[in-house]
Amino acid sequence: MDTLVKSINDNILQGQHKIVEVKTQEALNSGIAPKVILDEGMIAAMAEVGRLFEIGEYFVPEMMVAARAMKAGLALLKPQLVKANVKSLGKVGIGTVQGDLHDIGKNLVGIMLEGAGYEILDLGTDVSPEKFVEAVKTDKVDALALSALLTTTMPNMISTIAALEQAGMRKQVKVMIGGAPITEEYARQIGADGYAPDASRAVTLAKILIPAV
Ligand code: B12
Repeated sequence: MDTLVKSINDNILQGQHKIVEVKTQEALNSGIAPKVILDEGMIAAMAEVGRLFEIGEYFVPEMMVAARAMKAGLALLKPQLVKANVKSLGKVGIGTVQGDLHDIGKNLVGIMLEGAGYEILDLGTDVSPEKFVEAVKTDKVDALALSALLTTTMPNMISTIAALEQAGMRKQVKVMIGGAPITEEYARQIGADGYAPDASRAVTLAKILIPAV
């Protein structure tokens, strides 16, 4: 691994957001591909944070500072990942489901979709089924992208789909889901239109689900 990329990875693990910012800028300046910085420097570091949390070496405060450090670096990567697209391919309402505050993965999916030419309506975190329904009603989104990182909040994807059905709006919107505990099988089970394991495959999925206009 490149030493700058390794330094970004190490400093995310240590929650050093200022250093992550500086090193990310240096890495970009030295011509390292944004995707390499993202995958090897940032996403790999967050996976390690999760592992350390699981074995009891990290606690919530360490996860929080690591997340803040990743966000600082990601903000610098965003303009490189999002290229100007003239015509919108469709509108996607994206949010983390009710009870869930994890937003790094959701933000990344939003950035990649935006980069691919979709208009993004970011509904934030802890989004209630009613708020998702409202986005379909009022903002006329073509698709909803639901994120969940906790096994305890996954069922709120079911509630969201049920709320869409109850409002008579299920047929007019595509529902794509994702997040670390989500699987293709789960998507099928709950009647979602599709699942993708990461942000770049979320773009491939959107292209399949949202017909080009
Ligand atoms: C950072 C973090 C936090 C931060 C979140 C900060 C933030 N602003 O997001 C904080 C400290 C707040 C936090 C809190 C908690 N967390 Co936490 N957290 C993490 C951690 C370490 C990293 C998550 C992350 O950002 N990953 C990096 C991103 C890029 O990956 P990602 O989210 O998976 O997203 C990718 C894909 O999944 C996919 N994707 C994501 N969303 C979507 C949506 C669509 C539509 C599609 C197509 C794809 C897609 O694309 C993304 C990009 O490639 C994970 C560990 C892990 N390995 O996931 C634990 C983890 C998710 N947390 C966990 C826990 C237990 C908690 C707490 C309950 C801890 C506590 N006791 O309080 C709380 C819950 C708070 C709440 N109500 O939400 C557990 C969940 C266990 C479980 N089975 O449910 C994990 C797995 C840690 C562990 N190993 O035990 N956490």
